[in-house]
Amino acid sequence: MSTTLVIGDFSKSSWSFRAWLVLVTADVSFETVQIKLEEKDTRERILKYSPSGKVPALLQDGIVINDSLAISEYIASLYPEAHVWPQEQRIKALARAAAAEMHSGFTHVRTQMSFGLNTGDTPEVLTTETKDEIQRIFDIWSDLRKVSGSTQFLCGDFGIVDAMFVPVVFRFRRYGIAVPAPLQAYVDAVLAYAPVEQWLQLAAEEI
Ligand SMILES: N[C@@H](CCC(=O)N[C@@H](CS)C(=O)NCC(=O)O)C(=O)O
Repeated sequence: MSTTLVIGDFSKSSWSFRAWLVLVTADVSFETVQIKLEEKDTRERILKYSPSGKVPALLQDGIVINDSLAISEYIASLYPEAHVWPQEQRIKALARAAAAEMHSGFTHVRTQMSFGLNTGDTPEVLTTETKDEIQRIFDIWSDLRKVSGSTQFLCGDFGIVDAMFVPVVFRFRRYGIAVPAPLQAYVDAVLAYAPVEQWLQLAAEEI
């Protein structure tokens, strides 16, 4: 069974980052096809692999799964022993809800605080809506760690819900958002997670 993940630039594609983290965490053997974003032929090149015109896309045995969350769910069901969702049903439901909220929401954070690993810090006057979303993200992180009893990641070992929020950690860093003290251990765990370091290295080499 050959598995290929089509991704965008390491430094630019936050959705690719998420899906890639899930595959690496689940120890999936896969190849990567990379397509540079924001080029004249980007759309045309992505469409050769993915009919949605977006990355990431997972190609496996003649099917194309586009969308980071769908890819993550697929990996979770294909590799149950990887436990990329928490095992306890109630915690799993809460992790799923948080991942879904990240995936479909936080439009102000995503619009006002763009992801860009190689583009330097950007001072920005944040709107009330963006500040409210930042607070909601902190609340999600706190609640998950409280209910799961995790002292590092959100629900125990690194999983899909963490992958969904990793690019947010980098957005907060880039825009100088102070993380509440009890959540610093989570941010530190994300920054020290080997696959995250590996992606950052790949992004740095991309310049
Ligand atoms: N909901 C999708 C979003 C995918 C998405 O917006 N990807 C961006 C890159 S991060 C993209 O492919 N943009 C196409 C382009 O820049 O032409 C997912 O979760 O995978």
